Amino acid sequence: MEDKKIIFSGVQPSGTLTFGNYLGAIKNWVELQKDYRCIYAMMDLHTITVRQTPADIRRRTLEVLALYIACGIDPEENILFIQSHNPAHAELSWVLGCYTYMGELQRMTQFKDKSSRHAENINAGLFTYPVLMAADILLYQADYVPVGKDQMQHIEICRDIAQRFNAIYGDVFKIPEGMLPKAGANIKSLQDPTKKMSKSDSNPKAYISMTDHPDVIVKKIKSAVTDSEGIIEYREDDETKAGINNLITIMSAVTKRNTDDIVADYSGKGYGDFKNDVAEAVVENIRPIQEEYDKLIADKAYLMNVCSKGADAAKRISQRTLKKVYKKVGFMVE
Ligand code: ATP
Ligand code: LTN
Repeated sequence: MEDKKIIFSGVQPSGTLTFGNYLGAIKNWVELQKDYRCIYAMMDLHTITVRQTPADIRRRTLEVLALYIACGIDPEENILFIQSHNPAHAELSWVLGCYTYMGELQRMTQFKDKSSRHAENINAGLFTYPVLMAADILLYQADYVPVGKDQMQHIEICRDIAQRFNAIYGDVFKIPEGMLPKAGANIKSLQDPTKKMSKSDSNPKAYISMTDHPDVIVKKIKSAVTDSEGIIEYREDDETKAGINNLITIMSAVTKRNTDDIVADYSGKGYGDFKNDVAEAVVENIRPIQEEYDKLIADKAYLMNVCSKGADAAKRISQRTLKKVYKKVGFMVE
């Protein structure tokens, strides 16, 4: 057990999880739990980089936990906790911020993207978001970080910060590696398939939420933006095919079949037929998760117990790293 490599990852409770979060991250986490020591958190500290309603964060934090478990993550075998329950994240983040350059943070795509979407609130937290994320990962000496493609740039900066710190103070941090799923690392918005599907999109038709009613899922997939060519073909570099590429990718991730086989099945058929089948496959994939979720979300005491045990375990592991860091940089350690 103790020899297992360590996995760390998390999702922000900034909205209800989407099918993009599921295919890009959580589905992979479920598969990894057999072979790794896994630590999965609800990243609530990160959510306030964008204005939120406090009651929504609280409610969604438990919803995210319930969804992790409903998707198949075993709370007995893995550590599941709420980021803000472990103060070590904020503490290490401060230290790492002093080993991170403004120039590196300025290059982050997510910062550029979110600051253009929230021009009225370009706050320092949004800018230093990747530093906190690096602290999340490095505290647990994680070997691998399973995320969707959009987060790979943050893993890279985390590695750079860790290497820089190690070069000064010796081997303090394990250098983590990002891990992408085989299919579904970059699911696109159903309304603008050149953008990623995002749970905080202002248009709910752009994403499939994990708790959407099956009828809603069918409607959203049927109204997904495609093109006027009407040919079901996967052409990765052709932006005009982004919508249909996305639906083929979703079908491939859900059915575990490769895109060529899917395209072959639909030769001569129209988008209407294909969309119906994608919708049915997605609904069938989500249905058992929703059934489990409905049971879990009704049992708040159970969920609170899971994350409270998780926080104890997380604190224990991360204290070792934090103490070491404090000592190395020269703080008086009790
Ligand atoms: P927000 O809209 O609040 O920024 P988000 O939907 O982008 O949220 P995150 O909490 O930032 O979700 O991401 C959680 C995990 O899901 C990350 O590993 C991220 O890479 C992955 N992920 C997010 N969106 C997608 C997507 N469209 N396709 C694949 N993976 C995704
Ligand atoms: N930035 C991530 C959420 C996140 C995360 C992490 C993921 C915060 N800290 C540590 C993996 C490891 C996102 O998905 N937006």
